[in-house]
Amino acid sequence: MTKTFYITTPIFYPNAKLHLGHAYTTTVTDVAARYHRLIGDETYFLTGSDENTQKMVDAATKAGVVPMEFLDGIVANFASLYASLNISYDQFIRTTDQKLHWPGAQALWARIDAAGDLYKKEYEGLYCVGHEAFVTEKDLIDGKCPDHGTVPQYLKEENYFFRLSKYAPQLKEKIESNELLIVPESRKNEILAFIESGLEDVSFSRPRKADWPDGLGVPVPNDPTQVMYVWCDALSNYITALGYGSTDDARYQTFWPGVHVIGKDILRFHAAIWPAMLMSASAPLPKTLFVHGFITSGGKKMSKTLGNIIDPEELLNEYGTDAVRYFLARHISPFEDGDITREGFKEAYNGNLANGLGNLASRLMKMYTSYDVASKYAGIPFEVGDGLMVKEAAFGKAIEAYDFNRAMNIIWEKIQKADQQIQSTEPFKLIKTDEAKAVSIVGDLVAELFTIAILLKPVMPETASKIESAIKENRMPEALFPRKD
Ligand code: ME8
Repeated sequence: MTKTFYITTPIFYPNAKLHLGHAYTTTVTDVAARYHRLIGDETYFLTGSDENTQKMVDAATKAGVVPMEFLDGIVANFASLYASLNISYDQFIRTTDQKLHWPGAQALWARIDAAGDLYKKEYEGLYCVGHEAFVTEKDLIDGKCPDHGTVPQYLKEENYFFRLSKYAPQLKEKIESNELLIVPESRKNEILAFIESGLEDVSFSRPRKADWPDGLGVPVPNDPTQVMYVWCDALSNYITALGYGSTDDARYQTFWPGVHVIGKDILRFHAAIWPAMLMSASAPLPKTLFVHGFITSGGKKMSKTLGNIIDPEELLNEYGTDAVRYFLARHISPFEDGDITREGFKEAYNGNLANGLGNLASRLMKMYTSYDVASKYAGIPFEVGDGLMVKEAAFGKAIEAYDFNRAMNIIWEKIQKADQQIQSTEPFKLIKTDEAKAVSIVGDLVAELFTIAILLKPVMPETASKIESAIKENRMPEALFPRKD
């Protein structure tokens, strides 16, 4: 039977353009999705936008555009970045989608309500719009949110609350036993310590705001004065997109549960609130949360004031899609914070792509085509997909463990080894004295280049197919990575 594989990114806030951090999450999710397709798994890749937010209304007002139009503009911008990054998503969910998302979110709410896990309570406290979350005094420095530099709003309102506290023991057990697998281990320990420190019930709705247009905010079933709190609404996207709660829930039946890729900032929402919601609704828990670190620039958080923001579009325009995908997969740690600088990017590009992979492919294909190796050597195993991944088990294992750096290092060790073999065996000299030997060396090396191309497919799909077709068609590949000075 075919295995299924369902993977998601967070649905990002459409209050501003996406930055390199979002590009990172989406790219590594794409790498995992492409890998699973390649090994024959029936794969479904979901991404989207988290639209029912005060943040977005504020940004639209500032831009002087009505919220619904503002949203369409930003979502078009998401799509254009995803196209430039060659992201192979199957679906883009928008939480203002009243046909697909709202009925599913309301069905989930109704299940949680039926389980007796929602109750009304007066809430008095602070709300940080930047976080779209309730905060306490102890989260603040000098009365301001340290992440957003803003004074939180004081709120006194009646909300529905979700009995998160009730689920602490079960959550602990599911996470400890890896039934809900959290990768890496350090994040698993972090969330276990958080659960241990005591879970409080969370607000799950807000009074409908007068400045919110129709179509924004999922109405709470049977209470039109309230809309769902954005995180309650947003988390449900992972199943509403699959048709949960609708008459056609075939995709939900096929693909749920799946893997969520998230950054470390939203671990608590995904490892505590979301699984508790699912338990309350008697639905299966996600299989895995892969939690990556944050990208910094020159060791510092990217910020407008520091002027160290690196725009993914800028890198894509200068270096091309596969170079950016390469850098994110190989040079940013999947498990801890990772750093990027323009100089570091250029160095990696010139050293590993222009001189490394690009140079190897052109040197080898030059010899392959000019010595007419194709007609004299029959050893190239044109194997793709499953068979190859079985042979290259270490690579597959690394991707399946979300260790993209290790997977890429495996490929670059092969590149280095092939370079050394050209150096030590000198087929370009041998061709004059021992043609058969030279042909067999070049043939073996091109077979290895073919393997390299296949392994590159999940990460650098265009480059992989350029090399693959050059070998199959017995011609030089187009120039891959011109050196940058
Ligand atoms: O939190 N480095 O949306 P968001 C790496 N709408 N990744 C980063 C990053 C950085 N510096 N900055 C952001 C939300 N990210 C909610 C999600 S899901 C049901 C709702 C990535 O636009 C990382 O994946 O603030 C992080 O978790 C996410 O963007 C936050 O995106």
